[in-house]
Amino acid sequence: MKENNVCLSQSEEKKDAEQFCGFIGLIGRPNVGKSTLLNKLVGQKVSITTHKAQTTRNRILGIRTEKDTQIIFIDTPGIHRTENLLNRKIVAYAENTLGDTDLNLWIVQPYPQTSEERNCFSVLHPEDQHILQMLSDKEKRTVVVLNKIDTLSKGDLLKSMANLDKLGLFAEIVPVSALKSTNLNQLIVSLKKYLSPHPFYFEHHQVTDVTERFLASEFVREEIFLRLRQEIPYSVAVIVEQFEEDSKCIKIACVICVERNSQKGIIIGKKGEMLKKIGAGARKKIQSLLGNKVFLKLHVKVLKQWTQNELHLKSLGFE
Ligand SMILES: Nc1nc2c(ncn2[C@@H]2O[C@H](COP(=O)(O)OP(=O)(O)OP(=O)(O)O)[C@@H](O)[C@H]2O)c(=O)[nH]1
Ligand SMILES: [Mg+2]
Repeated sequence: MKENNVCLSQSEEKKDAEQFCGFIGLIGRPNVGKSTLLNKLVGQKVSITTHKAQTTRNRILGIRTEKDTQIIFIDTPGIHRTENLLNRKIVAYAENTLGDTDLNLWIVQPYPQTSEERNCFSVLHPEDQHILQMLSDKEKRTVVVLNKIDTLSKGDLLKSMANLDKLGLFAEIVPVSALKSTNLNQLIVSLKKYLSPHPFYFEHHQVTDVTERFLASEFVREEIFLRLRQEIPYSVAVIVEQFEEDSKCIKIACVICVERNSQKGIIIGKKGEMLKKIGAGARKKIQSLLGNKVFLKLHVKVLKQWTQNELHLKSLGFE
């Protein structure tokens, strides 16, 4: 009996040794391209992306499985200093991820970018200084990913790489353009070095841990981010109330929560035009995700000051 057991675990060990896995955090300040990179690395849109900062509000896994390797990327909200209760919670999701990973990718974009920033003498954005401090406190291996290199001349790229190199703390510095898919294969080759022997954590075909229901709500939120300005996107949460499939289509009903009555009017728009546009855009994306006809119903509700209210935040899933 005992011998049998040993035999069994030996054969399991052999099987384990053939597979390599790792959890890799995508960390960085808002808007540097973490979610764009995640989607490209897993080959599917699992995290929403917009031109506005603070788009991502959750930890989202993107799983890339190839032959004997499984890399589990963790997309995180952009780290920034904030007083707002919602933002403090989402930044904590990102900061807590740093310690849970096998390796962190610190995503940075070329700096300075704006004419105001060009007057400063630092190679790092002030928020990046803070992230750098946290990364070094964790004493974990960090690979720096310099993203958006499509916006740089060759000379500026070399200068940026040299400036990052001078910081001297990183396992590697890999320049990429997530948007143009430049150098992503090179990044994957580099990352494979940091995986450890372990049986796969997820099935071969699984690309994310989030549900279709969650992604549907995110696609509605993405449309709001893309179509509405100023504070509106930051005052919005989307809840899926119905998600049912019948023989003809998938019926989805969502509530868009806002903080004030005036915001409700803006989201609905004149004669409901804005809400219709948000619905049409989101429906298209959800249909392409689910590969099925979707009937999407949206309505708007005021949840007073929800971004500053502990109970509301809890009810919306922000623990
Ligand atoms: N030019 C250029 N733009 C990029 C690149 N990668 C991402 N972007 C753009 O940068 C903006 C922000 O991208 P996101 O992926 O949403 O950024 P993020 O870091 O996830 O942002 P948060 O979720 O707010 O923290 C979008 O407009 C992207 O299209 C790139 O390689 N080149
Ligand atoms: Mg993001």
